[in-house]
Amino acid sequence: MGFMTGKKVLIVGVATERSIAWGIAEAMHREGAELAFTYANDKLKERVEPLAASVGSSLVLPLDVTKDDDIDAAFAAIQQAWGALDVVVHAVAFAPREALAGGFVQSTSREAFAIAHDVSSYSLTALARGAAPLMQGRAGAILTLSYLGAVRAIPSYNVMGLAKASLEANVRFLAADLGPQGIRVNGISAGPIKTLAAAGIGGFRKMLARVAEVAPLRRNVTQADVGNAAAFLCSDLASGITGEILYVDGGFKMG
Ligand code: 0WE
Repeated sequence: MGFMTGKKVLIVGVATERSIAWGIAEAMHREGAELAFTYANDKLKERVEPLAASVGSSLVLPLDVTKDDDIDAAFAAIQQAWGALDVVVHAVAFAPREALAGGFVQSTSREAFAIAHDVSSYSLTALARGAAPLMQGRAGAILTLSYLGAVRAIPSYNVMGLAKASLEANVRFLAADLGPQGIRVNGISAGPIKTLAAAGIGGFRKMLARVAEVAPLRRNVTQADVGNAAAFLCSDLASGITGEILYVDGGFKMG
């Protein structure tokens, strides 16, 4: 029997079969979890619905994380369908494209700062607020995805680095606030992975190659690497872990 058997999981952030969120979905499905998905717009709905169907999920909900009404409606639909929730996976980030190129000072407008922090960090707080009532009396777990740019000034990552730093602090404050309700909150800081979000980012391929050259494991991490660690962190196997950022980066940060 899988180590997530009986767990009801909401996964926010699947865009394609290359999404890190999809790697997490596959690992959790393999371990016996029951899954629900969200999509941010009609174009993504077409992509997410067949993926959801392939893991036996028909609970596929519209959710723009910047809309409080969408968040309320999504958790109301989960309450209706499941009556409870064990796990939320938050794998959402966005900054305007022009903010992810060039120098930090030049590229960081007030508007780009606000959008990056709203979509990439505040959304975790908002989802936690919606999920917590459905997690009462269960061993709830919330997981988000971060990146090394939260703690190091990675070239061109720019305002996303600030948003990820905020997201990591968000993990700690949520863990402190929701811990008394038995809800754990953690993050995975993943090494760079080629996904739709990474497509078109200047120099991304070079960066992947560089990381694979120097990381202790001498390779890039995969969606499956992150998925397996995510399944562990959201399962009862990790019952004593909260407020943590786990690096799934082949040792790059260390080495
Ligand atoms: O968090 C990220 C990227 C998230 C992301 C991607 C995009 C592309 C399309 C956020 N916003 C946007 N906006 C868009 O318009 N990563 C960890 C991947 C990533 O992105 C980088 C990286 C790495 C690694 C950007 C610059 C440098 C390194």
